[in-house]
Amino acid sequence: MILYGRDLSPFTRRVAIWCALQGRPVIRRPLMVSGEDFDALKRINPLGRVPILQLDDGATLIETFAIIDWLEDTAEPGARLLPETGLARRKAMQEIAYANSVAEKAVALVYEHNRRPEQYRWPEWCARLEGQIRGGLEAMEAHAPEEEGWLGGATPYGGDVAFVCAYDFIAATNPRLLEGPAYPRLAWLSERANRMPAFGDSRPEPA
Ligand SMILES: N[C@@H](CCC(=O)N[C@@H](CS)C(=O)NCC(=O)O)C(=O)O
Repeated sequence: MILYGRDLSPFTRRVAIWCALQGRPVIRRPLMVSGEDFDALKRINPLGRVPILQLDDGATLIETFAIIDWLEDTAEPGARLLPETGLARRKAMQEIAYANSVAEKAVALVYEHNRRPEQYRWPEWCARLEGQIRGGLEAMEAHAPEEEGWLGGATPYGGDVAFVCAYDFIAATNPRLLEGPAYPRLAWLSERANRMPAFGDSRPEPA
């Protein structure tokens, strides 16, 4: 399988860690979503977005939730990172939903500063994004384990992967939002997760 996108993308990284925890070998193609890479990406995903997972049968999967759905659907029973059904699955999906929303807003905030020409910037919009990110991080902090352990129990599961990817993306791109540390449980969760190669090998450097 080939995974397109860089580790700085919290969505691409979620897929990369998911594959690593499931023991799936993946070839990485760390293309950016701008410049010449953007044209190359559009030849694979007409929207020019990442992540893209190209399967061994040639199929091309886009959108993180849909990619994860396939990874779960085709995993060996012992390798699944989500409960199959019931309240436990609902809980996991909501954890991922919070982390996913925070990641979306955090990516939008980066684009406001890196992509939008200065004269078109709208400070109130950036403040709104920051408020949404902080709100989401607070909700995640309330769900995170107080000390040891993982959201899913004894080993990291899908919720942990999504939490760590969202948190680490903000740490790399807008660390001032985490100062304090404002979210000590999330900071500790990230720290512990990144000691595992499945997480740590893709931890993004400060952008
Ligand atoms: N909903 C998408 C979001 C993916 C996304 O926003 N990826 C960013 C990179 S982190 C991207 O492709 N940005 C370029 C664009 O959206 O035009 C998913 O979950 O896969």
